[in-house]
Amino acid sequence: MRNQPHVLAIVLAGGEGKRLFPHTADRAKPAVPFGGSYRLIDFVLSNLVNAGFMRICVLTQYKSHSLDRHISQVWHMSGMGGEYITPVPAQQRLGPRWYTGSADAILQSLNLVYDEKPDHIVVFGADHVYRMDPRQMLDHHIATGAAVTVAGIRVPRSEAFAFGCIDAGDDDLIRDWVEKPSDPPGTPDDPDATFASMGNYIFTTDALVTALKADAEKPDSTHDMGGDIIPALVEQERAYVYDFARNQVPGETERDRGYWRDVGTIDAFYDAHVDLVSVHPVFNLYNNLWPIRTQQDNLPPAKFVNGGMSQESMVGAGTIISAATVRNSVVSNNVIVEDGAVVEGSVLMPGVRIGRGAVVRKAIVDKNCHIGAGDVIGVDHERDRLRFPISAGGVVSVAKNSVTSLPG
Ligand code: ADQ
Repeated sequence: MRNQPHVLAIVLAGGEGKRLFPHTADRAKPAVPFGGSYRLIDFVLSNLVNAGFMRICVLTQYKSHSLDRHISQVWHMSGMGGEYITPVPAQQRLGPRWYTGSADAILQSLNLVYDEKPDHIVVFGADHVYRMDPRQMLDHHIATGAAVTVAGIRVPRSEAFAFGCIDAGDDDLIRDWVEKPSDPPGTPDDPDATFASMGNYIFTTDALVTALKADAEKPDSTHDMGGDIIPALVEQERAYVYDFARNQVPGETERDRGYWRDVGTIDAFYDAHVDLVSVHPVFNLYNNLWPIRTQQDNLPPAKFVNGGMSQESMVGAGTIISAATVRNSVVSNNVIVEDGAVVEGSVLMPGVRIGRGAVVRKAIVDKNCHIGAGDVIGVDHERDRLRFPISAGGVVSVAKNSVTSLPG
């Protein structure tokens, strides 16, 4: 066991995730099912736990019931050597208001910091798909003597308007920061790439507490980590970037090294599933040296009967595929695909039933939906649009618990 400095991890999990609607209609974004048997929050929690960061508070707020339940059932741990992973709901400790932003969420939870007295506070987002060893980022943070260290990754410039954009010198000191600009800057070596914040930060405790308190006094602040706290620290303190390209995780391949996806939109969420099922996956869930942990229900293996088959797909436990064809899809646990049905390029969440002869293409079908016999989804978008939201990239979303039938 290496001698680690005292670290408290805070996971920001209160996001509403409007752009993932309808899959966030009654759950917080970090609780959205992903990859057949996971929820989004499992990625950050696995990264922290695999690194040995075992004091973790998950700040929840928006529609947090399924998130709280998941953390309590799958991740909850307390006692043993002071280790714990615990959901912390908004408690209105500083007055009768919910969290006004991610910085306010931490400000209102500072009692956790005062109790724990950590040297460093790891503040990570909860809705990204990636593997990362945060110890390497902590080592960098300590070596530079930074007040804050921001994890950074190069993204296509055309997508960078959704991120905090970083201008750093060769010494990794951040010279300039602009949150979600309409015209993001390129990098010195590539005009089509932007160095973006991953929304993962490590703070020296005093620096974070001071910055949060100063921010709380500013009447025009939105009390947002990326919008207010980081820009203030870049201006006033030593803020460094940790280049994610340097991070190395055991068992990763050349192909999935450096993989990180913000799955905040339907199209990004869908594309990240496509990354899982290609023959040589761009993101490899089968790396047991850095496992992505989750709940494994007590279920029988998947079963294929009456000539039912699947190709280039992941199929969860407890699923039955009967005389049906599944291609290029992520099929979760406890799904039934009935005779003659065809499922292509789709994401079926747990408990879905696809009726006899139904066709489902390029769709995300949320938990416990029943697609009626003979229904056709994802083939004629004009007709689909009357029943379902369709993303810019042409992905049809079917909301949780929907029971569908082909309109007459
Ligand atoms: P966004 O993802 O747009 O940008 P935000 O919506 O604040 O920022 O979400 C960040 C994290 O905080 C998410 O995990 C979310 O669930 C959580 N969160 C949001 N509001 C919260 C609240 N009130 N209480 C608790 N948790 C909350 C951020 C940064 C950018 C960066 C991107 C990377 O602002 O600079 O580039 O993340 O995805």
